[in-house]
Amino acid sequence: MTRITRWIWSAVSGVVAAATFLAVAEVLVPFTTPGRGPIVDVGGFVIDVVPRPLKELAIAAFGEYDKLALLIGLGIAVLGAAAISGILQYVRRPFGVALLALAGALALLASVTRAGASALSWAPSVAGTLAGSVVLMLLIARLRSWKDAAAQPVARIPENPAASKTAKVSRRAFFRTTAVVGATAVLAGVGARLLGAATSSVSAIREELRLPAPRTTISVPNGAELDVDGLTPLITPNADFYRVDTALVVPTVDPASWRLVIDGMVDRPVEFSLDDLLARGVDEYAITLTCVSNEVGGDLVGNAIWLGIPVRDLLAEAGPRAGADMVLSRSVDGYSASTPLASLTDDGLDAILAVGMNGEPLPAEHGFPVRMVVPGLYGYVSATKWLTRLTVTTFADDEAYWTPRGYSAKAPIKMSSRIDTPRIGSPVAAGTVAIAGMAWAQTVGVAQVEVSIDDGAWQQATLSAPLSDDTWVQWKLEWDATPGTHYITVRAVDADGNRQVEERAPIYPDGSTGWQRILITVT
Ligand SMILES: Nc1nc2c(c(=O)[nH]1)N[C@H]1C(S)=C(S)[C@@H](COP(=O)(O)O)O[C@H]1N2
Ligand SMILES: [Mo]
Repeated sequence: MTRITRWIWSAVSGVVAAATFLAVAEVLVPFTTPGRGPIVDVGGFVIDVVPRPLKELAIAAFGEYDKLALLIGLGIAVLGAAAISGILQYVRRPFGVALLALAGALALLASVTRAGASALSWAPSVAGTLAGSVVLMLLIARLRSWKDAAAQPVARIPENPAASKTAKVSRRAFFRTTAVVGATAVLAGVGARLLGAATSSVSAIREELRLPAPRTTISVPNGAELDVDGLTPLITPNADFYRVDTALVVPTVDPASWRLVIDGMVDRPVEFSLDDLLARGVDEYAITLTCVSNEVGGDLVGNAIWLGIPVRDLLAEAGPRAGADMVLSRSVDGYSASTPLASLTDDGLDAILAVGMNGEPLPAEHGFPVRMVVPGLYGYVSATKWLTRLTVTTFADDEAYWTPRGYSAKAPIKMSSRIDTPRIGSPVAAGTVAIAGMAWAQTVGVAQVEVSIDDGAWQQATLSAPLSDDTWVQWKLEWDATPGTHYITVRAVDADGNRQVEERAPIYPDGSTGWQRILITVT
């Protein structure tokens, strides 16, 4: 038995021990911290501590798959550490188990410090560490006796069947234990995960949930939708709605036990159940949500008909005290957003708690059962999903999730316009070409969209009939395209007469600006 063989098998032992750790933890998860556990908690912890530039890089490189990329990265790191722990345990006896225990301690720390940790959050990591350590000691001990047996000079003498039999027996013992423990761990771990997902009853409850009929509905005016191929629809289907959040797994919230607490600088803290909210009556609101991470021309923006309740009515019941100027909204997963109190109490602004999105209960990934939506503010300072608490406070005393990470505490949406068609890289045929796209200036409304071809005179685009000042509009311009390459630039003017800012600004710290200018080919 060569040294390389011994190292390979000790590395394999380490990986099997780590698999045992994770499997035992996952099996306990449904009974201790449903939907969470060491993997989810460590991943969430990493998301929270990763520096902003790295996070932006990850989003730029992997887009919607940034969380999958993180999981794969974590998996590779765990595999490496597990292999090292096996080799360590083989060459320097207690150190492999010590490394495994250190990893267990880190997982434990992540689990008990995360928002929403339960009284039993420690259990999966502790049990996993114990089981993993036992397996690691056992496998390495077996590996050692195999090595010792194989090293006995008599073992190599074929005439001594007894000795060579010991070597064979101890090798078999090692392989059998490794295979049985490894396979059991994989089956139990994967099984527990799948079972946990299948029995998470929240998706079934959501299917069953019947929201009350709205007292007032949004009627889409004639001409609200322009007929141009490749143009984004006025109302974004839920399945196509962008998703941005820090949640590694979508939080599951049981609407029956869900509560909203309003506390902080208020005369009387109040608490509402979902039924309390729904009993107040619900109305439809058309609001276009925008992410601060949306680059000029980007698609982190979507428009929905929300079913909701005005936040101002609920705040009024609690009675905000003088001196307060901010509401910190909190999610079940620890995320928080800072919204100016005035934006939530203003009679002229429809800041809502949304329970429905485009005719159905909020989808799980968009905040089921209740989220906040505020017209005119970027999502990160207003649109808290899986909402659970509104704390009336001040900007001086409290800060939200993204504030210490460098993003502005206050962030109104900046007016922007975007070209949907023609597209960069998709040549169009010469002749009449419809140039079209979207423009938004939430709470004020878009008054004009102007288009310039090859940096020539600005031409007025036709606008769709607006749904409201809080939603985007579509625009189009017919153009007599000649063969060759051409630049198209777009800019908007809002209903107050302000022109979209020409100067380019990055998304950090409070949203991008600039006119979109694209180069297209006409054949
Ligand atoms: N709980 C929670 N709510 C959140 C976030 C989050 O990370 N966690 N992200 C915010 C951001 S940055 C945006 S742009 C919107 C996006 O909402 P959507 O995913 O429904 O499009 O949700 C906001 N609400
Ligand atoms: Mo965002």
